[in-house]
Amino acid sequence: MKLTFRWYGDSDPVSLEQIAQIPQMSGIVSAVYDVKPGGVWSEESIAALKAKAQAAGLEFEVVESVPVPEEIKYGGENAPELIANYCENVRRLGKAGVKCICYNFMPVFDWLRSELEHRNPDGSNSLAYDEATLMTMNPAAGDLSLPGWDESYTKEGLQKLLDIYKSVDEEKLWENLEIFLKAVIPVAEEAGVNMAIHPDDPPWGIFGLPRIMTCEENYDRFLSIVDSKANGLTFCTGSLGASADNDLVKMAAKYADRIHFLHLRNILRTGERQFCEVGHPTDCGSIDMYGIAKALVDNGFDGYVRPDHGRMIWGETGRYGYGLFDRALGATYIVGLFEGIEKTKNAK
Ligand code: DNO
Repeated sequence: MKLTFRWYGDSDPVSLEQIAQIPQMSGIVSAVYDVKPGGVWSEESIAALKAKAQAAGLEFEVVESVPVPEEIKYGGENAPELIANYCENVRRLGKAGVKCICYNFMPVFDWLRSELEHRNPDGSNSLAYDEATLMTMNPAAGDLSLPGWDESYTKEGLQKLLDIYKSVDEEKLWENLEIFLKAVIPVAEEAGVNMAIHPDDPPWGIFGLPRIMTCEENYDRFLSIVDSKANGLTFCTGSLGASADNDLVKMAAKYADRIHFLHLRNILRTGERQFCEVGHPTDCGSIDMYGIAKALVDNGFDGYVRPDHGRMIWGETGRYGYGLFDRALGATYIVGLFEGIEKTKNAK
């Protein structure tokens, strides 16, 4: 596995130098932020990002995300042109040495939480989700704003989108995903890039919007749409693990050769459709981090890994979920976890 760390570009309070000082850090996970979703990234911007990473001794082999514009997801009239732009981005990134592109197919909203500064008993803060609270919020009235999303909407724009999606059910979303994959995956194969779809977070429909990257059955369906290694997964333990119905150890073993990117983080399920984010180790939450890592290693996983959301600890402030300290602790935990598992496996 290759350990990586998400970096949001020059506006990120975490510096490349700090990232490079985390033991065994191989590279950054980042994106070009000067183009709106749907546009083509300039080769200059891609090269500049890579040069910055390299100057800090870091690789730039993973992009998160090349956002999929809404029109592709709901199947608007400009979808073909936008898919062509998407393919061009894949080509350009492949040419620049990027090996893996993370994206998601969640309508309108990316990850959803009801609380950004949930206070934990130890005094740290973390992101939390409580569906009952979320249901009292009206996204169209601007009640919801979450950092980390790839897009921000105006109130009018958001209402319009929510209206359009009223006619898009799960099956329609599958259809549009199929059109997207059948166009993009052959390009990715040629460009030497593995596409890695991120699960829906949380893994169920919300605000009347369909969500499909949610469970094993749907993952089977997804992987069979285009049965190519380049059509792969970002296995995000915190997203999929929000549903106790998902057997993550089983899924990790089953999909190991199609998982190109692993987001490791732990959550504590505190009730029905309710959880908060916790420190990375298994004992901190509801997810069997060791079991998942072992299932992956035993089944030949050879992809990129990054610590995912961390808590805010030691008084750190910054981008919710993306501070330095707890993610760095997560990174060293991950290194130890894999070292132990790999050494035991090889000793057999
Ligand atoms: C949240 C992230 C997601 C992820 C996108 C991928 O912190 O895991 O925002 O980057 O869903 O497209």
